[in-house]
Amino acid sequence: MYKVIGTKKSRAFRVLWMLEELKEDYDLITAPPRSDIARQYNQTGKIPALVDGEDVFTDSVAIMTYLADKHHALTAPAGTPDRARQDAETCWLLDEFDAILWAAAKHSFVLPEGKRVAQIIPSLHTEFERNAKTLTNRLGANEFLMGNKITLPDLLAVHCIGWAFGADFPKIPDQLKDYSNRLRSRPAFRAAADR
Ligand SMILES: N[C@@H](CCC(=O)N[C@@H](CS)C(=O)NCC(=O)O)C(=O)O
Repeated sequence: MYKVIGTKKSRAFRVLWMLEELKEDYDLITAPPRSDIARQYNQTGKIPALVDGEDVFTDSVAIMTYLADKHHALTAPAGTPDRARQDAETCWLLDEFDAILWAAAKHSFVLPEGKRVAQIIPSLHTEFERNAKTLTNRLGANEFLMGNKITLPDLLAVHCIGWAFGADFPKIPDQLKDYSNRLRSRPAFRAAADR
């Protein structure tokens, strides 16, 4: 059985949701960032980590990719044009959503107080607003980011939209809110949230 190291209120949620979508059994070892337990699995103390037998993997997107490839679900097959397009979407979300949210978190509560630059936050909000509009246009009338099937970038996007909401990022377009709410009502999302 898989073991996930992390907390539900962190990027570890992406991994829990993926495992629920795949209908795979797992144990959640609740470990906050930089805790002693987290450091047992990742020297940096960052979460999440995934234990699969003898192997330990880190980074939420690397873990989701591993699981999707291994179980042949929620991804286009590796080495196909569809996969290249899907990976580009994933990388774009990391650059333009995750990185902005992480920068805002660092300058709000992660960095030591003396190293935080509060003045950067409005600029991050503006960037996020622009990127949210781009994502809305890309989604268009599709049900999912890559078309008519849920794939890894949907899990990443919806996690980031929820994160933005929780961090009071303003001006999330209604269409993105609807998309996010639709995916959050999936049984797999609810099961991960209820762990
Ligand atoms: N790119 C990594 C980022 C991991 C990460 O920074 N996780 C946060 C919690 S969501 C953390 O452990 N932060 C503690 C730290 O940066 O020291 C991933 O997606 O897993």
